[in-house]
Amino acid sequence: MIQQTALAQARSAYRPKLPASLSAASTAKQTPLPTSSDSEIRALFPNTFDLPAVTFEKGSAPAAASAIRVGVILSGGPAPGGHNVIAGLFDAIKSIHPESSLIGFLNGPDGLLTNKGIEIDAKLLESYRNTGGFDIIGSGRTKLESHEDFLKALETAKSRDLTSLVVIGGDDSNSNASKLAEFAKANNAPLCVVGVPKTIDGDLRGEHIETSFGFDTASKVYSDLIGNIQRDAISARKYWHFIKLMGRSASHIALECALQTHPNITLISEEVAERGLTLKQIVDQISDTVAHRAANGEKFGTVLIPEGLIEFVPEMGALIGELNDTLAHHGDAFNVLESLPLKREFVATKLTAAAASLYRSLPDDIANQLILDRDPHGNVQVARIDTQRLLIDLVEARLKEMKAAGTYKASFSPQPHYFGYEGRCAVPSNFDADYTYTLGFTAALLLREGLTGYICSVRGLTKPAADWQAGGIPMAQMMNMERRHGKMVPVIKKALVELNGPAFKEFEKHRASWARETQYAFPGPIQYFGPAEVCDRPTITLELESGKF
Ligand code: FBP
Repeated sequence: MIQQTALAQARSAYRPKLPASLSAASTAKQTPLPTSSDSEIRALFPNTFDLPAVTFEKGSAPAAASAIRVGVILSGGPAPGGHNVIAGLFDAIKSIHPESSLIGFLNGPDGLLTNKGIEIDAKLLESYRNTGGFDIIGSGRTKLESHEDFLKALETAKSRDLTSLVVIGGDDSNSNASKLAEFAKANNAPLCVVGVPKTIDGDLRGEHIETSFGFDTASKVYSDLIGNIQRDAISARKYWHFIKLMGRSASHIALECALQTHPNITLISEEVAERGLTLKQIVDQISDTVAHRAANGEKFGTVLIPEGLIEFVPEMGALIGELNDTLAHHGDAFNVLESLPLKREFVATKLTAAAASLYRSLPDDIANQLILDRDPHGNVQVARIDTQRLLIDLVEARLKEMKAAGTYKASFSPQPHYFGYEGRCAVPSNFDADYTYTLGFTAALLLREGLTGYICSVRGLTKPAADWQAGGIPMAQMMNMERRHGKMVPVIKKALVELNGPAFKEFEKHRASWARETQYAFPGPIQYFGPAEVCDRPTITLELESGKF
C-alpha cells in the first residue's frame, strides 16, 4: 500500500488547468495540411495520410448520442504525467457521455495482445491524479508491429466492445499506433486509434508537437540535482563531477539542463557527430578546461554527458557496428572462451585495424561492457555504458601526460554520476500536470469525432494554459522511411537537437565563459505551490523556441 505523504495529499487536490477552448462542447475545426509530396508514405497509408489538421474551438457541440468505449495503453519508458493523460481522458469521455468507459491494458502493448486489462473508474483514478509513474496499469516495451499483432489487437478490441484505443508512447509506439489505425481502417474494423506524445527524451516533436510530455519535469529534476552538485563543488572546491544524463539518443535533456544550470562543460552528441569529433578530441577539450581552471585556483567543475554520446562519436559508432557484426557472426567461438581478457582479444582480432586499435585503447571495464551487455537483437546496450567513467579514465590519463610535460600541476579528483531513473517518475510539474491532462482530454475529443490515425497536438505552450490550442494531426504525416533490421520501414522521425536551433545557439553563446569562469545557476526543486512565474514556467528550450526567453 502506497503511503500518502503530505505533499501527495495536497497535490491530489490540484485541478489541472485546461485551455479555455476545451470542454465536452468544443467543436472541431478542420484545416487542410500542405500537400505532402511523400508518395511512398502516402501509398503505405492510403486511408490515414491525406487527413486535415484538427483544432478544437469553444463551441456548443450537442451531447454525444452514444457512449465511447476506450482502451488505453502506456508504452515504453515512464514519463511524468502519464496518470494525468488517463485522468483527462477519463473525465472527458464521461462528460461527453456518462455511460462511456475506459479499459486500461496492463503492462503496455502486451496487455492488449493478451487481452489483460482492468476497468479504470473514478475511485481507482482518484489516488493517481497528479502523481508520477505509470503504475496505475504499468508499461512495457513489447512492440505492436506485425500483421498478427494487429489482428490480435482488433480481436481484443472486439471482445471488449471497444470503439477506440489511445496509445501513450514515444516515436516507435506512435509509429505502430499509426500502422494499427491504418490496418483497422483498411479492414473496416470499427476501432479508432489516437496517439499521445510521451518521452522524457524530448525527441518526439515537430511542427505541430512542441514537446513530448515528461521532458519538462525530468529535466527540472536533473537540473535541481546538478545545481545541488554545483553548490557542493563551489563549497568543497575539490571535485570534478562527470554527470551522465538520460536520453537514449537525442541530447535535448543535457542541453536544457545546461541552460538551466550553466555547467563548465556540456557535450552535445549531435554536435560531436556533425563535427566528426574523436574521443581524443573530446578528452583533450575536457582536460584543457580542467587545466585552465586549476591554473585559476578552481580545481572543481561539472561536465554534462548525454546518455547517447558514445554512438555519436563517429569512430565509436563504427567500432560498435563492427562489434555487433563480429558477435553476430562469431558468437559460438566467442561464447566458449572462458575469461574476459580472452574474449576481448578474440573480438579485437576480428575488427578492422582502426577499430581494433580504438578497442584496445579503452579501459577494460568499458571494453567488457561493449561485448557483454547485449539487447535481445544482439546489439550493444549503449545506454548501459558508463560513459562518465570512460571519460574520467581517459581525462585522468591525459592529465598525467600533461603533468609529465609540465602543462598541468594540480590534483584531479573526479566523481561519476548518472541521473536517469531519478527523474522519469517524478511528481509532474504544474506544466506537465496541465499539459498531460489537456492531452488526455484532447484524445477523447478526437475520438468523439470518430477520428483515427491522429496524434494529439497542443500548441502555444509558453502561453498560460487557458490560451493553449488543442487538436490533432495525422501521424502518418510525421513519418519518414528508415532502415530497421535491414528493411526500409515508415517510422516517425526522431527529432534530434538542431545545431541551428535557438536552444543550441543560446548555449553556444555562453559555453566558453561557463567553462573558464564559475557562473553556475541553482534552479532548486520543482515548486508546485506559489507564484505562477515560479511554478508554471515551461522549459528554457520551449521559451527560446517560441522567442520568449
Ligand atoms: P521512451 O523513449 O520509451 O520514453 O524511454 C526513454 C528512456 O527513459 C531513455 O531515456 C532511456 O535510454 C531508456 O528509456 C531506458 O530504458 P529502460 O526503461 O529499458 O531502462
